[in-house]
Amino acid sequence: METGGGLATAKRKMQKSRRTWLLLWCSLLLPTAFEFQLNDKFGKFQSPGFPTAYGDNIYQTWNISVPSGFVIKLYFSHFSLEPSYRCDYDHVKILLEGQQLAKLCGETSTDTEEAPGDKLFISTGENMTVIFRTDYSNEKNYTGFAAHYAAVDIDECNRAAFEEPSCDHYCHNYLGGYYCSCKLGYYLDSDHRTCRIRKA
Ligand SMILES: [Ca+2]
Ligand SMILES: [Ca+2]
Repeated sequence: METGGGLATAKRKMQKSRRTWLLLWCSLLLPTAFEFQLNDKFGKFQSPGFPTAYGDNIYQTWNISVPSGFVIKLYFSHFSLEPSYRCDYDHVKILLEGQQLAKLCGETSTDTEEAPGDKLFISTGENMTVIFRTDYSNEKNYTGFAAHYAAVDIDECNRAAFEEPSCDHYCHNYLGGYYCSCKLGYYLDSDHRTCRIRKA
């Protein structure tokens, strides 16, 4: 009797642990994550199913990369997400090198939530990550978003007053880069920015 009871308990324990594992696996699998890499100099992307209502449990990521010498300008031509306090339910997150630039939801901004409106989101470097996440319901059939991005040239010749100028004498900006030149009687050092007096 003792052994039989012990066996039954062990069996129940095993079934329970199997159930726990199954639940753990399900929670790991939901929401399903998708990741896209965008390497063109401009493009657009949208919430799944746009312009119809987005689904539940979405976790979708777009990694935007542009060539060096450019930054990324992003804006939304349509934005309609379920509003929630601090956008904790459905939201679009914009990240720069892992740092959060914005967390967006709703249709218009409030004291505690930000909706993009006509705002331009500009990266500081060559990369930007956009994450779209939804929870388990979209009862009011919010239609999601349409986002557009473009690579914008960095004007290295137009530096802020507190920054070191890019060139000693003359700075020439071009798409994707810049170059320096010097006044007559000087030559450009091998560092491509310092001007040195030409010796006779
Ligand atoms: Ca929702
Ligand atoms: Ca440039």
